[in-house]
This record gives sequence, structure tokens and C-alpha cells, in this order.
Amino acid sequence: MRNHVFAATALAAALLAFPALAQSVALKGPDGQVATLSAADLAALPHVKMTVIQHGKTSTFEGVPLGEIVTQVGAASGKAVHGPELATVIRVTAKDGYQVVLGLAETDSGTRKGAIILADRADGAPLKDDGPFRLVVEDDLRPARSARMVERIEVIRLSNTKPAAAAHH
Ligand SMILES: Nc1nc2c(c(=O)[nH]1)N[C@H]1C(S)=C(S)[C@@H](COP(=O)(O)O)O[C@H]1N2
Ligand SMILES: [Mo]
Repeated sequence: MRNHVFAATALAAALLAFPALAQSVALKGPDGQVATLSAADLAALPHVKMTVIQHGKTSTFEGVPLGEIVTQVGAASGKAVHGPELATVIRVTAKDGYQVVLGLAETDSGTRKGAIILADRADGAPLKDDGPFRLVVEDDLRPARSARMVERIEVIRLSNTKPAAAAHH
């Protein structure tokens, strides 16, 4: 019992000192697979670095390609991003309810040059108020899709749903 109290106290102290440790990203795959990505899990994955200008401010972000992250819950990647997967979307939801949608193909480096990352660092330091995780879309001209405080990433296959019938014809 005493050990449990000690462990809980130590954990609480660690979370106060390193708030990022308290947070994680919930992943959901196209066939219902789920996973949780902690800050440590993300930090351990291969990172890419990109310099972007947002509202005139230049920042260098480091993070993990979104296309890599979603493979953990069964999303297609590389050459498998074809056919029905071209109608597969990724919905990113932030702590404040802000949502951004990207096409899965947009995240594939064989389809587009610009990288899309889930960043955990900016200018050499962990993200602060906008983190601990932030979406960064390399060649977007406006940073509206750069969701701050990302909490949830879902892969949804829209090809499973029929398009709505046109209102006329
Ligand atoms: N979670 C969250 N992320 C967000 C927004 C938001 O309202 N909530 N606004 C977006 C918009 S419209 C812009 S322009 C940028 C602004 O980022 P900044 O505050 O770092 O300049 O964040 C984007 N990411
Ligand atoms: Mo914006």
C-alpha cells in the first residue's frame, strides 16, 4: 500500500514537472483498431524537421509523419494508398474541439512532396501551449490546418458510405 502511495505521488510530481507526459494521442483505424500514443512513444519514432512560416513567423518544427502514425492502427501507406483508399480521410481533433480533415493520400510521400507531421518540438524545444502535439502541413499557405493541442486522430474510409443522391435529374 505504502509503495502504491509513493508511486502515485512520484507520478503526480513527474506530471507537474513534465506536463507533456500527462498527455497522449488517441488513434482509431479504418476498421476500428485503437491505440494510444504517449509523448514518449511519439518521441521514440523517427522525426522529420521542417521550417514553415505561419503568420509571418518562421518556426522549425520536428515531428513524426502523420502517414506513419496512422499505419499503427491499420491505415494503408505507400503504394497501397490507391483505389478505395483515395476516399479515406484522417480527422484530427484538438482539446478545444477544433477539427481538421486531410485525405490519407495527402500524407503519402509518394503522392505529395510536402510533409504532414504531428510535431512535438518547435525551435529545438518541446511544444508549450500549442502542444504537446501540433499538426503541421508543410506547404499550406495559411496555418488553419495546423491544429494545436491534438488529442485524437481517426482514419475513416468514406468509400464505405454511398454519396448522397443528387437533388435533381
Ligand atoms: N486547436 C486549435 N488549433 C488551431 C486553431 C484553433 O482554434 N484551435 N486555429 C487555427 C488557425 S485558424 C490558425 S491561423 C492557427 C494559428 O496558430 P498560432 O496561434 O500558433 O498563430 O492555428 C490553427 N490551429
Ligand atoms: Mo486562422
